[in-house]
Amino acid sequence: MTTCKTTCPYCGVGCGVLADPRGAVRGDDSHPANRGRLCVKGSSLHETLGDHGRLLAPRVDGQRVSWDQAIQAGADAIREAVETYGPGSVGFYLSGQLLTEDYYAANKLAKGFIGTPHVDTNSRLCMSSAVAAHKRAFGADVVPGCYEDLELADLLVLVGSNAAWNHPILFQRMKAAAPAGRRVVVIDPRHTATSDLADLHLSLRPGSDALLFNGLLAWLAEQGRLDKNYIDDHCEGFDRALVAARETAPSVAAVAAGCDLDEAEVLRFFQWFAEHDRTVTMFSQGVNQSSSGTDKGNALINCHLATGRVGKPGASPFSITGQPNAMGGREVGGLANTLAAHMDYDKPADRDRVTRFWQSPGLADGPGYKAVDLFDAVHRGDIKVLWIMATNPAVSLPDNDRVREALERCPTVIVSDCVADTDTAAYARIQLPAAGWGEKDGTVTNSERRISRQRAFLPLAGEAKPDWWIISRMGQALGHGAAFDYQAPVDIFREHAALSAFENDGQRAFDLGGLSRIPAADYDALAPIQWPVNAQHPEGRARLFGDGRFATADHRARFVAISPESPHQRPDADYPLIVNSGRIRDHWHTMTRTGRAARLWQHRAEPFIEVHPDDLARLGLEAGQLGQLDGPWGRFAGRIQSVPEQRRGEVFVPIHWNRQFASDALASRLMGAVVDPVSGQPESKHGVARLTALNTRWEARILCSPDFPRYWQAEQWARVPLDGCESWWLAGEQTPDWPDWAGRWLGGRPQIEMADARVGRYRAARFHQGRLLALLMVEPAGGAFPDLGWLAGCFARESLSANERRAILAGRDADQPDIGPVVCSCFQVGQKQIEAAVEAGADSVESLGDKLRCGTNCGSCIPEIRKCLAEPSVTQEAG
Ligand SMILES: Nc1nc2c(c(=O)[nH]1)N[C@H]1C(S)=C(S)[C@@H](COP(=O)(O)OP(=O)(O)OC[C@H]3O[C@@H](n4cnc5c(=O)[nH]c(N)nc54)[C@H](O)[C@@H]3O)O[C@H]1N2
Ligand SMILES: Nc1nc2c(c(=O)[nH]1)N[C@H]1C(S)=C(S)[C@@H](COP(=O)(O)OP(=O)(O)OC[C@H]3O[C@@H](n4cnc5c(=O)[nH]c(N)nc54)[C@H](O)[C@@H]3O)O[C@H]1N2
Ligand code: SF4
Ligand SMILES: [Mo]
Repeated sequence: MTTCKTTCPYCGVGCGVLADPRGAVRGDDSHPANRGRLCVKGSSLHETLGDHGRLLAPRVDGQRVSWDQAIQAGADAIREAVETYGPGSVGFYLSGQLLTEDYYAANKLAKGFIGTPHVDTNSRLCMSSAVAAHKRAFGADVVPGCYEDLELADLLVLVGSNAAWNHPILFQRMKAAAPAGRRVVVIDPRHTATSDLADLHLSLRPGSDALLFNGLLAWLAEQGRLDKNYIDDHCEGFDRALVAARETAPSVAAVAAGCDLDEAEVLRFFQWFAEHDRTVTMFSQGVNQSSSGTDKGNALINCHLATGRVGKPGASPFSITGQPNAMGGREVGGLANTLAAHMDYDKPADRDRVTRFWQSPGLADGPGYKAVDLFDAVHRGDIKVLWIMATNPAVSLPDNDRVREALERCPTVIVSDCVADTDTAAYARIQLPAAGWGEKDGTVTNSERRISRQRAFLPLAGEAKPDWWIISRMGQALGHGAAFDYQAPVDIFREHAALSAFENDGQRAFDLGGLSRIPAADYDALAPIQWPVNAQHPEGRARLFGDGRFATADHRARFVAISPESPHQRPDADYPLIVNSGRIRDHWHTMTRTGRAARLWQHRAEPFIEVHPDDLARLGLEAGQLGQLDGPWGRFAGRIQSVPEQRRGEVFVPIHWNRQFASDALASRLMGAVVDPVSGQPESKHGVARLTALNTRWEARILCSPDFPRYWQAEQWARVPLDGCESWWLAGEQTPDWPDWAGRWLGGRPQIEMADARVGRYRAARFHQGRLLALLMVEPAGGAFPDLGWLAGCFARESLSANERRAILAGRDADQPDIGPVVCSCFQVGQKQIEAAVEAGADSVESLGDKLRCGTNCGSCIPEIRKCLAEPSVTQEAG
């Protein structure tokens, strides 16, 4: 068995992974993105593999069927819809987690052969504002810089990005490579693990970024710090942009007031920006997920154009992509308003070229519906067949109840996924089992335009098939055999590369001409390479536009005049709080994969709501209590956490929990379906709600082996997969008769139990031949539970001693020290161990690393280790 070189399927950093078919993974030293390192998600990949929970066979109307039957059912539904209602009655909703080859084939089938323009992707929720801003400024959707620029920059500006958690390996690179005197500015309303690195953290009013950058442009002009020659030689539209900036941001004081920042801080940022030619502004969802995200992107790009800092070493705007193949999706034209290979509907020559290249019988008359509009069309009944691949819209789309209603109404929902039970799969008439990571072959493109191979090193699970195969079969069943006669991913890759080069003549920046005839063996061995790859740049290219020649017809970049807009959803008397939403370190989106790795639950185990302590005091609430956010479109329940660095009047919730893992913790129910008018990207960072205590009298923890019957019902619950067992927390208002409840659940009286009715405490456990099967612990609402680490470990033990069995009800092994909540997931180091080491004299992250190994692998826990150093006794985590 040989080790396989592949790529991580999570974030857009695109790290190289060495995978051993026996199930171990490590970082690939030879991959330029990560040079051997992996974050905790990447290094837990092997724990997410295996057949458990996978969709292993096709299903139609809940029945297991053969592939032929499933494809036939899909093709019949599509054909019938097209014949009766026209091609526009078929919709596709794709994903930045498809491989480029899958994505290309899906886009070709939909736009080129079924002829529907209604093909959009979850990148709409993610990158579409950045795409639109790039197109407006540069004439093409191109990220001009590369990762090395983040290392070379003397000033790093991170806007709306929590890279420490969401792009950890890139963040490590930024940290490690700081040039002498390098400065970091983090612009985020929230204090984050990323802002820990900042020399200046601008905790601005949510949504006020465009004002800040307009202010910067006006100030640079006033101070004579612009690159006039660059503006004259390479750009258009500067005067109008400056007029708009001056009108809307007339002074530093006005900017500070509008952004709710200190004038001195704003001025310091402006001065640093003026002083450092080597400036990179990296931006992410705090910019994109906004009702004016495109303008925000252009407001910051304007400042880079005005100082001539685009595509030069250490100097560029840098939009960081989220998903592993967000960039590949843009290349194949997965968005509803693009065509393929960076061509567009609004250019007749492009349409003609794509039609001829594909020999398409009737290319879609686009652009089609963008994600939010697509689901509106489904809701109206205009879309009769919706094929969803590699995304979970029943969780991730805003105004979520309405999205679910739309799915419910749609006559035929087809879902291609590797996982059987997702929130979206619940609405599928046809379920198609897709090959997962490790089973499939193809390419992905990371944030710096670098194409890497994902390679298969495992057999297909059950009857699962790669997405490109499923799509091709559907194409063939619809009568397009010649166009979908692919035998292997390389056939598709060559076609995709050839289309990018077809009649290109240097007009389109995206050009893979150099790879259009790649032999299969070379494709198999393909080393990571950055596009463009053509005759001029056979080895690829790290940077674009450094010479000031852009992808517009006249090769000049465009300034965009920006009028800053406030977020659309504003707090009022009914909904006084602003709701921000985002990611946590160890989970990936809707948890369909990271949810399988017990290790990844240790960092945050239950849904939470982060609130400023003053807001809590004002509302009469306390940290540790269960709280409920009610917004105009729905509610979210979670554990209240008191976070002093949170801005007052604003709360933060994680996006990951869904109905597979909690009763009521969908962040997307708190977000309205409000979109940016240019990009169509929803404002997912800005909901409104009111916060109250969740009405509960009791809370319970259940630990049981995964197949133990789940008879219980509870108004509130959340599930946490642990190693060898599952943990649930339940909460409710009506207090059951616990001994009776336990007896029914455990199938007879528990072998051991403990009750203290006075305080509302009850504990009971069931064993089978000395082995722990199930455990129930009940406390009054707000009561504390023991750390579950030792208890969970007991489920894996063949037999427990009498002593240990008695200790079960106390919740911890009297002989073993309690390590507290795990801080370092890689080496399983707990907060109490760190605190003890600090007390014993360890005074730095390094010395703690030497002593306990914590923070010495992926490093993403370092901000939390630092917190333990600063304030050893604070603990927010509920056990
Ligand atoms: N661990 C983990 N990593 C991931 C993912 C994951 O699910 N888990 N998902 C991947 C994907 S697809 C994506 S898109 C990326 C996203 O990566 P990020 O963009 O870094 O992720 P978020 O946590 O959604 O949001 C970033 C920050 O925007 C801030 N923000 C909110 N409103 C504003 C505002 O008005 N202005 C500014 N300046 N900031 C604001 C939030 O407080 C938050 O800290 O992460 C990728 N990496
Ligand atoms: N409130 C709020 N909402 C948000 C965001 C936010 O910050 N706040 N962020 C938005 C962003 S940036 C994003 S990217 C989205 C992400 O949201 P989604 O795309 O809905 O989330 P995922 O969990 O990544 O869904 C991927 C699905 O594809 C499946 N899958 C994995 N690999 C494959 C494969 O190879 N083939 C197939 N067919 N299926 C596969 C997985 O099992 C899973 O069900 O959420 C968006 N929604
Ligand atoms: S940084 Fe991103 S690509 Fe790299 S290992 Fe972590 S999740 Fe995977
Ligand atoms: Mo994303």
